[in-house]
Amino acid sequence: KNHKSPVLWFTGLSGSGKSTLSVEVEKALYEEGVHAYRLDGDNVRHGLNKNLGFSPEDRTENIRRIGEVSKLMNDAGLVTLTAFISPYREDRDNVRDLFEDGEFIEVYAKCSLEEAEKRDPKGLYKKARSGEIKGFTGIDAPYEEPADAEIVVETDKYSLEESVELIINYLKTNNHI
Ligand code: GGZ
Repeated sequence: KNHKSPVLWFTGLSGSGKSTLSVEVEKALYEEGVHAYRLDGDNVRHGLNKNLGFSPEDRTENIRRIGEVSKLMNDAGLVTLTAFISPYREDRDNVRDLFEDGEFIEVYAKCSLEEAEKRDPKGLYKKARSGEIKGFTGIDAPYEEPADAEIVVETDKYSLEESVELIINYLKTNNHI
C-alpha cells in the first residue's frame, strides 16, 4: 500500500454524474474499511465558499480553496473525494501541484453536453438556454476537458455500478487502497 492517501478529484459538466459517482465511490471505500471524506457544493459552496459566485475569478478561487482543504484532509490521512465542475485546466493543474506524484487522481466524468442537458435534474440548462442564468458551464461558459486524467468514466455509456468498479479497481491496482 502506498504511504499517502489519494485525492480523487472528480471533474465534469453539471449533470455529468460526478456528484452521484463520488457518493457511491465513498460508500464503496467505506465497505473496504477506508476512511474517506467528500467535498461537494453542498458542504463547501454553502459554507467556506459562500462568498463566491460563478465568474471565472470566483470559480478559480473556489477550486484553489478546495484544493488547499483537500491538502489538509489528505495530510490528516483521509482519502479525499471532491466533486466540482472545475472547468479550467490550469486551476486543476495548480491543485495537482500541491500533491506528491501519484497522489492526485483526476477523474473525468465524461458525458456529452447533449446527455447532461437531457438529464437537467435542476432545470438549470433550461434556464441557461433561456438566458435566465448567464455564464453557465457548457452553454455560455467554458469547460476545458482534461487532457490526461488518470481515470475517464464515460457516464453516458456505463452504469453507475460499472463506473464505481472501474474507479475502485484503479485504486487497488495502483496500491492506493
Ligand atoms: C455552472 C452552476 C452555475 C453556473 C449555478 N455554471 O448541477 P449543479 O448546479 O448541482 O452543479 C452546478 C454547481 C457548480 O458549482 P461548482 O462549485 O462545481 O462549479 S465550479 O467548479 O465551476 O466553481 C450547478 C450550480 O452549481 N450552478 N450556477 N453559472 N454551474
